[in-house]
Amino acid sequence: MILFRGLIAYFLSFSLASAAQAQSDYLVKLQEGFDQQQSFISLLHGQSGQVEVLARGWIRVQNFSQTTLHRMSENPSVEYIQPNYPLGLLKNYQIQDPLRRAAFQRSMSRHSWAEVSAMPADNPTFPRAPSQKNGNDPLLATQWSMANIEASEGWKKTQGSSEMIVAILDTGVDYTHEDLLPNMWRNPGEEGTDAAGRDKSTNGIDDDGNGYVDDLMGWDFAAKDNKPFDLAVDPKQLLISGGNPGHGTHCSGNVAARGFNSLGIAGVAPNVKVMALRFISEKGQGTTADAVMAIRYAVDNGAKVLSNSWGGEGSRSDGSEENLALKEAIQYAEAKGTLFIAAAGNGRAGTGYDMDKDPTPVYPASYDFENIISVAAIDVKNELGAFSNWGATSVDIGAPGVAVLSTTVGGKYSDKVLDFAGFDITWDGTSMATPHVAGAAALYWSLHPNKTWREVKDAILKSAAPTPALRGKTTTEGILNIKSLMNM
Ligand SMILES: [Ca+2]
Ligand SMILES: [Ca+2]
Ligand SMILES: [Ca+2]
Repeated sequence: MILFRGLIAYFLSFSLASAAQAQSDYLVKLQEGFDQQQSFISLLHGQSGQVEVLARGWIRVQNFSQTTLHRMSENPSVEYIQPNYPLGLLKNYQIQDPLRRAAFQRSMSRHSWAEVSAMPADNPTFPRAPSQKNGNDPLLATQWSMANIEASEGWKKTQGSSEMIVAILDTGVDYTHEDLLPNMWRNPGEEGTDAAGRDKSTNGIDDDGNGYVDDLMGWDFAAKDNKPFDLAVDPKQLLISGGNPGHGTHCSGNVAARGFNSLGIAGVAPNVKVMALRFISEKGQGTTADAVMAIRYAVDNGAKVLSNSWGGEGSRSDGSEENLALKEAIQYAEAKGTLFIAAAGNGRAGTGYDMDKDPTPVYPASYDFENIISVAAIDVKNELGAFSNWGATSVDIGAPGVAVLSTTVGGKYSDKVLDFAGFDITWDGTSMATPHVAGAAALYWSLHPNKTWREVKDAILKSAAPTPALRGKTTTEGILNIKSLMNM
């Protein structure tokens, strides 16, 4: 518990910095058990600004004056106020390298926009192998990531339980994808018909009383609707303006693309469920408010594993950017017995190897909560990805994260984000590594449903295969290994 006086100082220290911001966006946490949420809100009436009650004592306030915010912080019902820190994906596929960016713009400038628009720009599709009658996944043989972690050895024990749910907190999921649809979690409380014979998923009623109306397929916290659908990549827009659509769909495939269905690929846990929670826009941006709500949704609606390929870059030296709200949400997830798998992050251009010395570590991966597993990325040769953050004491394990094949939006499969106008970008990142570990946790937990999150985490870390590239770089000095894990 934090002292109130300290909080005011903390709040004021930020307010100076934020005064320059055109728009103020804050999260208000009410005191535990305080039931005067409405009277608190009525305090704000007559002031200009927007109030959004997020549920369970959380309120988002935007565009209030500093004076009003200060008065709010002194209200006895308020535990603390913090900025609604931006969070996002850890890699943006906008061309970062200025030389390549200039080259791309030069090459584009030789064409009219009409010509550029007419250039074929579909998401790259992996060549389809003929479907196999024996049930095998035709692209499994090309999934180096599954081979390196010996996933198929683990599937001899189990392919996962359909009761086991992994939440993907990301840009959404193409839940119509042939290899994901059979493994999509559906909210049982919004399925079927209500007393009046109407479809519960479209009756406009929160049938299960979980605070979300018609949330059959999960929830879109960014757009505030019940369709957490991922968007397809437009390579031209991506290269010019950045963003990262399709990211959540790619992550989902490596957790739980359906296995042994004669189609496409297989995820690490080929028979578990994926819960689609969209809180990051196709531009790769989200906020703490939406992350907190997505984490709580996952935990409250039955997910045992949360796959988190996103983050923010951390604290200032004075600690004023400590994201208390996000920390509380992860503590809540721990208290509810869930594992929180987090991407270790990708170093910024030209730096970024040794996050141990970095004063602004990527969070939430660097948070010191026991239920977090922080994941670095390795390539086909089991070398550390050139971009991958690492930390001898802060990063736990390596998993495949360079040129990874998975499901992509529009019912496709690819190991490339785009292949356009001479720019060939593969799906790389600790973002891609993280879902492999999330899938592993779900697979092991399926076999041992009575084990605790701590036992599952210990098994994953103890069974890591030692590898020279991770010596001194992660706590386990090893790579995820499903064969060994399933023998634990
Ligand atoms: Ca509901
Ligand atoms: Ca409903
Ligand atoms: Ca498949």
